[in-house]
Amino acid sequence: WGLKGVGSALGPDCMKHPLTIPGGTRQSPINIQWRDSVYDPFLKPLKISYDPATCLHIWNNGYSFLVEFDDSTDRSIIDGGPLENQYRLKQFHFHWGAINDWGSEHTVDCKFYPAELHLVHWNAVVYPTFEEAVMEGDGLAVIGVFLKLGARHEGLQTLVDALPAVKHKDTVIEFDVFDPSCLMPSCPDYWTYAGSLTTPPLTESVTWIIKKQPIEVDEDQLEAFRMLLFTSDGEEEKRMVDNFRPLQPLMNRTVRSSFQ
Ligand code: BO1
Ligand code: ZN
Repeated sequence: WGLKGVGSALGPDCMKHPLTIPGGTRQSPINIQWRDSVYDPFLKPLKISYDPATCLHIWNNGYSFLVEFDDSTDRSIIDGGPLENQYRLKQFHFHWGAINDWGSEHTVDCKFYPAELHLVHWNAVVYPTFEEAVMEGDGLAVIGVFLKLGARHEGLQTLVDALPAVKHKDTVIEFDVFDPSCLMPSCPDYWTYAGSLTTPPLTESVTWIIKKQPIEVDEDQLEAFRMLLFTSDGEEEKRMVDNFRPLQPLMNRTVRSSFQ
């Protein structure tokens, strides 16, 4: 992969060892090469409608912290964008690095952001449960939002304040009102492509919608993420950092953009 003259055929240099990574034909995350994305004038604006009262709790699952929602009815949903159906919000979580030079799962032109937010939704029109949707090509829709270093994010701070209570793996606290739309960038532009979950079971069930504009968070907020632990109470403490999957090969896929 380091050989001169073959770089363009094999993709950008940020794709270190794609052949060593197992998986199918539509794995995630990927590098989004801006100039290779294709503007699709038929892509609709993404419509987000979340009910803050569907928020249930925050838990440390030993890989990230998840904010989970009541998905028994259509109260927190997205539709439009590349989606043929409406999808219900199940949970959101983040991926981040030990330092600010990396941490996001997706990259744009090989640039990593310090963190990435994933809002996970499932197709409750077609599938009876989340677990069934996970197994199907059109089962899930995940919105990805990059976090960049800048001003403190007041909406995120509500979550950050709760993190010390879920420091250890398998701890849960009630968190019964939160509107995740406060974490959405104002710019409507996005990229979309067909991909997979980025942790096991890695199923190829995700329509990815990656927002072009990052949100700003400050150093203290990222540091609060890095104070969480991969480990349970009583175990030798391991900081929860670098909880992202390596980039996967694009294979035979096109990344579409909603903007020109
Ligand atoms: S991600 O958004 O691609 N990083 C992603 C990766 C894995 C899951 C969700 C999103 N996993 C699923 C599990 C289910 C669980 C569900 C909801 O998350 O497969 O068992 O119920 O939290
Ligand atoms: Zn994720």
